[in-house]
Amino acid sequence: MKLSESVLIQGLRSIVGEANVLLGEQISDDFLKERRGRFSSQTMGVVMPGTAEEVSALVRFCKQNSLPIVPQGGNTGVCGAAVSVEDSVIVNLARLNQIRKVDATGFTMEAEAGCILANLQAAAKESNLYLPLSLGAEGTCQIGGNLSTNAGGVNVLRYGNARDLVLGLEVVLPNGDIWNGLNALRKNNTGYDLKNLFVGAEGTLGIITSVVLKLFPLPVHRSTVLIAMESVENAVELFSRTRKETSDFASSFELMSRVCVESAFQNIPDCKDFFDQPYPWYVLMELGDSTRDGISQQLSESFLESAFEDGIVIDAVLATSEKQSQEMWRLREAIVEAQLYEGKSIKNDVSVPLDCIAEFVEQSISTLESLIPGIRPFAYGHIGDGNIHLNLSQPRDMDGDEFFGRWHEVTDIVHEITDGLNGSFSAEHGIGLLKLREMTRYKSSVELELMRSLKMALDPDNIMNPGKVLPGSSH
Ligand code: FAD
Ligand code: S2G
Ligand code: ZN
Repeated sequence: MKLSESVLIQGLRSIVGEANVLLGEQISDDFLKERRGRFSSQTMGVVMPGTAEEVSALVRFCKQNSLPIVPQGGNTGVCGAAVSVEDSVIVNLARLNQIRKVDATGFTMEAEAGCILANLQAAAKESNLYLPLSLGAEGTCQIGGNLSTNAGGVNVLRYGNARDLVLGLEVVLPNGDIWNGLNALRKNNTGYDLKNLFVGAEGTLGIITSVVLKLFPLPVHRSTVLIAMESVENAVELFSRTRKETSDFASSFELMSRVCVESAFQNIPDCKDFFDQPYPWYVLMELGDSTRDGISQQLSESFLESAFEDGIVIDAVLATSEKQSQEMWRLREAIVEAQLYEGKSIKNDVSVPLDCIAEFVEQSISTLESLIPGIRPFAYGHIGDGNIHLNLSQPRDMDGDEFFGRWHEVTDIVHEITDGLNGSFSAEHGIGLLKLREMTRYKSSVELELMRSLKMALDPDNIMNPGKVLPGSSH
């Protein structure tokens, strides 16, 4: 028998306390707004548990009353995975924000899932260690969300994505059981690698309540270089030299097209052009090391020298101060913000084999320009990972909503080209609600069946983030 809403709310309040159940007007946009305006949330309420035990009690209560749950972190996801599309309960983990331990000997950190990523980076740095997961939303996103989306960001090149940084998890399962998998050992070969079920599951298999992360030596010496070149081919050629000539000291290799930086100069006040003339393509490269005397700057210089000699780069600026390095990074991160000033934007987050990047960019842009004349391609992103954000801003003279209405037409073209190059339609942002069509189109029936059987085994009542990731999984 379904309890009435008021009885359900009373039940939720009895678990987390009245102040930690937000209803109606109490629920700010922080919990409901989906960043790209493609989905809207309607939820019975936002519940903010303070401990894993409260999360467990919440899940048991929701399961008993077949009340769907949407786990939520910082709500910075861009695929609609943390929105509540039916009468469900948003469980936001913000109150689970304790940093439990930084182990400078074992190079690990244990923290609760609601910790903001930037706070964890700072805590590692205080112990002279480095948490390399870094992305534009790091001031808001939570580590639980980062693992649940298997976030990438700007340092994947050297340190891997979220999946590569996690040693252990504590998870509340859809039946309310708490799985304590807070392993801090580098080697622990005891059965299935359960943590990897939940990394990238986007809240559909359980709620992450704590994590154990790998830490690294803090790169006390950094070399940040902004490089100009004629073509994407040159950028890929430059990258292939980077790994060999800087022996993997390069942590970032970010591509930016002229359209991107031009928009940043025009729309974002503190962005500056480091060159005295425009160039078609740029790469922001960063090396880092923790050696005594530092080798990054010298490595950059010798690397650039040979790249100039071989005509791969046409200009370059090496940051000579921390301030200049930050100004270069500001330019890169400003591209996301700048697009907001350019009208409606149709977004892509694809990856292709590195030797296909140039073909992907050229083929996609030429196809889309003939389909929608005046379309403005923002091509940028983590080229070292084969991950390009080919975002398309509307033609200046086109109605924004009309353009936005062609989202699937445009992304289908990009995904078809990506698939033809053996790429992936989602490199780092995940699936959520946004890419269910692509899951049906590009994942094999074997893969989809395997995912469905895992979902059925763990969440037979389908209360965990229903409708996300798996096509046809609405509650
Ligand atoms: P939310 O958006 O709250 O949730 C995302 C998913 O995780 C949902 O499915 C939710 O149910 C689930 N979830 C959240 N917390 C938990 C938990 N504790 N247990 C289980 N499931 C949970 N992403 C990248 O990969 N690389 C980038 O470079 C990048 N740059 C960005 C830049 C900007 C400016 C913005 C706005 C976003 C960017 N993103 C990027 C996307 C986004 O920040 C990441 O996907 C991030 O990992 C989401 O974390 P979150 O805490 O905001 O999660
Ligand atoms: C990036 C940000 C998300 C977006 O800047 O690397 O992942 O808005 C993207 O495209
Ligand atoms: Zn990205």
